[in-house]
Amino acid sequence: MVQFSDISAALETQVIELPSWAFGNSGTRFKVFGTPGTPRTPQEKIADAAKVNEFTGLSPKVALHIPWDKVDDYSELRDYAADLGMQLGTVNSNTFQDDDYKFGSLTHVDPKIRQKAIDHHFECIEIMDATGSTDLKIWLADGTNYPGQGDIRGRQDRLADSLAKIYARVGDEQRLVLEYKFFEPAFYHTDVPDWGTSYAQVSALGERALVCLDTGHHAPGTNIEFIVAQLLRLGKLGSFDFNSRFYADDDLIVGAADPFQLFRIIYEVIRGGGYGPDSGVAFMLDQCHNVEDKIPGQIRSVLNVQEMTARALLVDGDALTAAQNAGDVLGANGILMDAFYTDVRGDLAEWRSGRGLPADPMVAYAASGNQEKIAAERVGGAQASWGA
Ligand code: PSV
Ligand code: MN
Ligand code: MN
Repeated sequence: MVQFSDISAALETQVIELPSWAFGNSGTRFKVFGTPGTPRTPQEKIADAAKVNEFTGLSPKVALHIPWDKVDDYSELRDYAADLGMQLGTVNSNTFQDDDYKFGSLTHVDPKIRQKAIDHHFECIEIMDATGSTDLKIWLADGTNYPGQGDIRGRQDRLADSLAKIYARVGDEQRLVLEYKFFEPAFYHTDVPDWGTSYAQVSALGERALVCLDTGHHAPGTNIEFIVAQLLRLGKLGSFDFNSRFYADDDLIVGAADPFQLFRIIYEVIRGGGYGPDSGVAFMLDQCHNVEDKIPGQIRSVLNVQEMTARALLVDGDALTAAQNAGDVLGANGILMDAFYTDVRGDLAEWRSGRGLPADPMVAYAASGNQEKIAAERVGGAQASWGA
């Protein structure tokens, strides 16, 4: 039996990167509701991310999305973040909100539009140089809606060519991570629909090109932990965009819809050597808080990841291997389930208290008065991402 005391040191090293856009107003194509206290600037988003870290100790990094977080001086933004105990993390490019990209960006048939999209990534790399960010994350909305609309093969070739140009600019200490998504906004085909395509494209680039796995980007019923195991085995899992979903790419709070799936994913991460600061696997959130307050939404999210990490660390690996090797089907399953069903909330509360953190960060944040303070101070907060 693994005890909580055996895993508490491993919990110390956990870092969960927050998306700046989680703090902005967001919604569906039907309506974007405004939430009082929503940040109006990139600086205010970073300040909110710092609050999440203050109450949980889990999130010292915040990811940027360009141009949503465009500022004049990125070194200044880096210093601003550092003063709040925060680092600027992954830089996300954006080639999905410009009319020029209606028929594609890095895959477009027109070389001028492809170059425009490549140049945007060069700009993102310059921003990374100034912010000290190590990861450039590329997610493309490229795809088609109707069979015959585009030459699927030609688009793949142009994508490879564009990515090679971008990768050539990625610094020695930097990485390119390519995110996949099986549908939306394109509905017939997307140019990077699955981990296999992402893997094929990044493998052609080189060692510092890796796959980003967004948990919401798979068909219902997909065994995501298998993909995690395979990518780790191949040395190509770069990062996660964590969120949860009931139906499509819902971007809901990670662990809300299916905590067991999150547990299974994190178990495979640990099993495959992807857990910890030197593993090369970044844990990020990619979420929107459409109807709930954003800071507590992010606090809940990082706590959910921490809780499932603790449970996954509790899996008795030796006993599991012995049961697996003995063909003890139900015994092996029982060992995994024992860890999953372990209630670690009391131990985690104590663990936090021992580190000067609030035992219950949700309650502590609600009592802190910060939500009321920002609601009074900030009027007309920005929209985060997808328009109404
Ligand atoms: C696309 O659905 C995605 O998951 C990508 O990571 C984008 O950058 C992000 O969502 C924007 O919310
Ligand atoms: Mn994502
Ligand atoms: Mn998504």
